[in-house]
Amino acid sequence: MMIRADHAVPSRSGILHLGLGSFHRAHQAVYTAAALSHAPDDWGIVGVASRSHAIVDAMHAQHLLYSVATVSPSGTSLTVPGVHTGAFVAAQQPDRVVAFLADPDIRVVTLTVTENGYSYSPATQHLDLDDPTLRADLAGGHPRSTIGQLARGLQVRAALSGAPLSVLSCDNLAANGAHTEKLVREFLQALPGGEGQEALAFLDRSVTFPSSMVDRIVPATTDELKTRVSALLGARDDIPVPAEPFTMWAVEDRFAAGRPGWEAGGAVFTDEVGRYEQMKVRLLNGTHSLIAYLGALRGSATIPDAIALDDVAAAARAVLEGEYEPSIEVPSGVDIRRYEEQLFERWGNSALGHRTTQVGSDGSVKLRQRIPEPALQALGRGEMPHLIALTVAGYLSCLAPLPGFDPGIHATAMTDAARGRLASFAANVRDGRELAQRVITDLQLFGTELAHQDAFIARAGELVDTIRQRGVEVAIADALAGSEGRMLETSQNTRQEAGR
Ligand code: CS2
Repeated sequence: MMIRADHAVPSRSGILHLGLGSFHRAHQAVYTAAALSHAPDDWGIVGVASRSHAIVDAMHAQHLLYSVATVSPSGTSLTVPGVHTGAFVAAQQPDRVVAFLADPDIRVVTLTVTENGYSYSPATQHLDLDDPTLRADLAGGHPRSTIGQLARGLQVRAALSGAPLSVLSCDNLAANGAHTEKLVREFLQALPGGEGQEALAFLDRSVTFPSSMVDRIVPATTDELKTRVSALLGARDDIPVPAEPFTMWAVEDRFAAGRPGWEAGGAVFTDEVGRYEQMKVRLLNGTHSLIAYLGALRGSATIPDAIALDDVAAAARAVLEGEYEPSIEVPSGVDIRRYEEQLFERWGNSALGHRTTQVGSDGSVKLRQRIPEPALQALGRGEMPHLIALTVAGYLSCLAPLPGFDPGIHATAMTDAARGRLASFAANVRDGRELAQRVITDLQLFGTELAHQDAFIARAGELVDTIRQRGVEVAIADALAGSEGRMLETSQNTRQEAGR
């Protein structure tokens, strides 16, 4: 039996998507399917994987169809969002990426290339001109970086048709639209002999980069899920995507050449995307990192196992309410108490099997989005963010364990581009304090401003030593005691001020 889509697959392509991973297939694809079943239109999606053949081959073997399994303790339900009209690997067919970007039928480009995919240097806060891939893209030839592909495609589009286009980042980055636009412009400006000028003028006239906040927890698929989904579907599906019931998409409505009616799937079009992004990246993602590192150190394989531990739940609650929430402006219409309760329900979804190893991976690029700003705000108010310091300590304990300390199998399995550099620091320092100093100040892993916060660095380092010498439970208790003391002080000050 063949897999059948829930509705007619569009015959023409209007969207080019870069980053054909599970998240895209359970998020934008599902919203696009809802839009098309509401109002059929030419918004088929051509999906591009950057290097991996596996997903592209499997998609073709299944006529570009796959199921999304919405998984919760009350059961599994399936949808088959038949919206893809093509799939290929950029590394194999780089010209094709440029050709699609130049094709006037393509009116929207969406991106899920992860925090790693933007060739951005946090040290210079510009395009990373030290990155060899990017340098090769600037020198000519087939572009291999995402920014190089976008810029080269836009150059050809400017020259051939000048048809308007929107580029929509769907990655967990602050102001992701403006960030993407800045990097594409920097690439075009860096081209020799004013070669990028025509494309820059085209960008001014006809290209928009709306920002968007995306949210849905999508774990890696498993063999068990493939078997279960195939039985429910009555057809073999080798690439089902598991996802939680919750889903959210807040988008800035600035599209140069139209867009699908994504509101049919529940997307919110708003001028407050920046607030949605802050809320999500700090409250959900920031706390998620804490749960993943503490959970892995406590031996939990999954996020629901970790949040079921009382002290991890207490630490999550304390960082969420005491350190992240004060740093955000809540978007209008959002009930923040309800949003936070939903977060605990989502993390507790035991049927999803979301692994601590998955969330803890790539901390060197993810944490930078999540922790520096709220930590700096707290420090600016004269408060020590003990639980954010504990997040950093958990990260360092998992990824850069000091000699003799075993962080356990879940931490050891975390992948991170900085692992090699972190390991050489860990091998050459006396203790946690020195490790934190080297990583935060010398490596500037969390940006330039946190690098000067000596008290914060000392607190994170002290917690690394506590984890190593006395265990993670003692470190959690210590950080919680610090934060309770701080809250007591704050409420006393508030009372004194009120009494004046
Ligand atoms: C997670 C996110 O892996 C991580 O770091 O925090 O992938 C999270 O599950 C998604 O952003 C949810 O929208």
